[in-house]
Amino acid sequence: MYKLLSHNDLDGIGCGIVAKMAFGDDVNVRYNSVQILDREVEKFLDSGDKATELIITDLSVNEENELRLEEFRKAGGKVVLIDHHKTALHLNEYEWGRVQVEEEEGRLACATSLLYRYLIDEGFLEPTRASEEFVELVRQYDTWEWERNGNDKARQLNALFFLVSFDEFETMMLERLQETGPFKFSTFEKKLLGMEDDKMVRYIRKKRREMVQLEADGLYAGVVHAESYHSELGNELGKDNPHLDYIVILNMGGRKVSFRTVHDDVDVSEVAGTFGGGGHAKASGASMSKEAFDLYVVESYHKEPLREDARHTRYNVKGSEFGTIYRAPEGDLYYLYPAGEGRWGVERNGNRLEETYGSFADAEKALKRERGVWLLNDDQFVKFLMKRLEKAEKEG
Ligand SMILES: [Mn+2]
Repeated sequence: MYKLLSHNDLDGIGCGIVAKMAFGDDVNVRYNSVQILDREVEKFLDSGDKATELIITDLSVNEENELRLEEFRKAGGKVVLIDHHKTALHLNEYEWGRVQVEEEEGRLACATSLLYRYLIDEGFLEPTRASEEFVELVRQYDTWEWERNGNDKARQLNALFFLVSFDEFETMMLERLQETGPFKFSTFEKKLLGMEDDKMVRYIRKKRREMVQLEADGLYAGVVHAESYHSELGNELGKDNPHLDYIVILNMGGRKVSFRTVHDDVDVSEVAGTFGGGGHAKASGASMSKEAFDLYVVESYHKEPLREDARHTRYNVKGSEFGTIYRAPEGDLYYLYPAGEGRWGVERNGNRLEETYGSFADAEKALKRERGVWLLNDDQFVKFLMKRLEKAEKEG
């Protein structure tokens, strides 16, 4: 017998699916959150079951379980841990640790792709076209490669996973993977996914208007409460607000904090680490400790949400040679203009500020971080220019 303890996301359930392809009814699968895994591992170890091989995927164990697993193995127990999170790399010092952030060809791994290769190498599984494609979709989704490659099918696979129960998803996928031919969605699934996309777009639009900004440890974060679509939400909000270092998504019911960044020079696994969590450089999470609660919930609660930049402007355009105007929450008007020699200057309510910046983006970033400004619309820009003109004429 085999017991598989895996994560409760798409990559985690992908592991369950390929394990069931390989072992059929001989594997008992349980999906866990990061927080619950250690308890499940303890339960298994307490049972002292040496006839069952324990497989842990897409998650790692705490220090205590790490030592207990090693003892268990030394005493004749069977265990293997397959993961791709760099925070678990230290487990490779054990014979049972198989942690790989990248697959051999220099491309990112996911737990499903690692387990799939492992099962094939060990002779438990015969690859099929559909299973190869399924594993690749999971990998692209879990590593965000789908976004760079514009692989919408990977995103849709995850959306489908959220639309049905774990059992249903497992059953659906297992059937599909046994079939010959490519991996595809049914007409009905495509229709459902289209409706789901519309719903998500509306949800993200609403959340965009609820996000507040705060500074912590020298980094700027956008904080939002949300229970659904964390990856997509974190990504959209991050791209919309490049001045923020990362996005924090608070799930009060689940007592969890998720961190996402779109920047290569920010590592949110470090941010999560300060709250006892972990994950990847671009996506990580932690349970809601008192420290996380005080910082992200209490401190942000009375703040006004960030205002969105005016969209589709034709005159008040970012980086324009005529300058660009912004409003701050307390009412101040900021005018960002080319100050000559490639520098950008700032006026506040018509008064020139001393500091200049090397690029428009740097100037805007500073204003958005320090003043919480938003881009005004074309009407306000035209009025602003008229006033300046009048003033200039009066002054002769
Ligand atoms: Mn994963």
